[in-house]
Amino acid sequence: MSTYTFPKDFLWGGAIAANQAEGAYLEDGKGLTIVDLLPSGEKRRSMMKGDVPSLTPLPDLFYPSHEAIDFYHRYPEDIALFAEMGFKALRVSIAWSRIFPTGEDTQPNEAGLKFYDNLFDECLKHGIQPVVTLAHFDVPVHLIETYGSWRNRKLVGLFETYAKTVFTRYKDKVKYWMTFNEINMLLHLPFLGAGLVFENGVIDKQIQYQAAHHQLVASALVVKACHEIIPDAKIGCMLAAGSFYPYTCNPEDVFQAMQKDRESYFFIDVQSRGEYPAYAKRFFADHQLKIEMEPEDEAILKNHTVDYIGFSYYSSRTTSTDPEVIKNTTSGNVFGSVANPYVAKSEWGWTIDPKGFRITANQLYDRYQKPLFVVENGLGAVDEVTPDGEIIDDDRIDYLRRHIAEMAEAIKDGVEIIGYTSWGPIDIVSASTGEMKKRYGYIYVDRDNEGNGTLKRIKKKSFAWYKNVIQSNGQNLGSE
Ligand code: BGP
Repeated sequence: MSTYTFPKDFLWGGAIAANQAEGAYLEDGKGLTIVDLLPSGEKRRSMMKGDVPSLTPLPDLFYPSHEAIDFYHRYPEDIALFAEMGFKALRVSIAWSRIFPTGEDTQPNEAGLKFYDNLFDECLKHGIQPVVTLAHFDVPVHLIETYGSWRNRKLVGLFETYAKTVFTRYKDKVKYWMTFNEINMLLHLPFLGAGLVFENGVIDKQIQYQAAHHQLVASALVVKACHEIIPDAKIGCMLAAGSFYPYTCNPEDVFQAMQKDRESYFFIDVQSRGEYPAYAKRFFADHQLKIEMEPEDEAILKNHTVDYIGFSYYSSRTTSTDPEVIKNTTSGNVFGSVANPYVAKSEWGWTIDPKGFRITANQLYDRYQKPLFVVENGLGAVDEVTPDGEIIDDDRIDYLRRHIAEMAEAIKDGVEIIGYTSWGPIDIVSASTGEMKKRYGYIYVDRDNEGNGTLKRIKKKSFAWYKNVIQSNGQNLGSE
């Protein structure tokens, strides 16, 4: 038993996203969304960045989101398993294109609304709080085609309409909301993060930051709407977090690490403090960026800041100004990081750094002084099913145990953390690679990278482990 103390009503649970779990990609009137256009295989990476040759799925490619793990039909069974582990919270996203298939329909799609009614009811029946992200890598494709997605201010009003529709519909069922998943992903994978397509795949910073401004205004407007429609709800932002370390104490490295962190903090500074930070103004000037803003934007951003800071943490990041050092990068890390010799790596090259979790949580809390919600954390790894049908995922347990222990240390440091929803409590499609092989779950799903398999659910060893963690409110993390 540990000496860790978690708050009494700490929100233990798991997190998934509509586009990686639901499947049923055209069922009950749903429109196409970003991820429905992302095939598995080598084209995926350049498409996620904005090199998108076709806005319709092509016949000879495999699109893993189209069926995903069929959560759309199997959610009662899956939620019962989450309940068996004792989940207090389940983070899901609403697929915008289930509610407004084109994004600008005059009426919402009742079948889509009904699906989430049923899903939330199922959670509540088991005493599980739904935590809902409004946009998890999600823009209806019609809006990408017609307006160029978030580069166009038109999206602000359409997103507000969507958000108001779901706030009104689910106001008695959902008390925790988030605006944009990993909003800073827009800078790294602009098509995945914000539906931005670039001519010849050449990323244009002007368009990126204009789109960011539109998302930030939209985020503030939906915070306002949420507070008006559901006064007892909390609504947060969501950052792909993981602090940058300088590779050495050379001031050049230290300064660069600070700048890299600011690329991400930029978004949260606006969402949480309500204004563009001073350094952003210099950045815009240095890059000759001219962001169009409406006169009312300043007040909108200022008056409607988020209630909490949601974030994902998988890895820390390391940066260097030394041309020799930067030759040695870690693969698979969307954020680009040089290899850190002090920490291990996952099979996909993602840095494994539990202490970095404590550091990141402390830095976020120091900066924003608002409650934090850890809404993603976990280890993507290959799982083998033994001949007796067991999955012994000790590496995953080890990763999670060490991270939860550091989270507990952060709480002891005085950081206010309201919950922890680990990523992919049931195996789902990987966002970055489209693979099923990259698994995060406590529950195995029988499906492979090519879409073969029965979709049967099997409990892994970590299932019982996490159940114990929750039951003991973090006291029992198991032995090393
Ligand atoms: C985050 C996303 C998730 C997700 C997770 C793990 O970036 O918010 O959607 O999938 O990372 O990444 P991956 O699936 O690429 O392993």
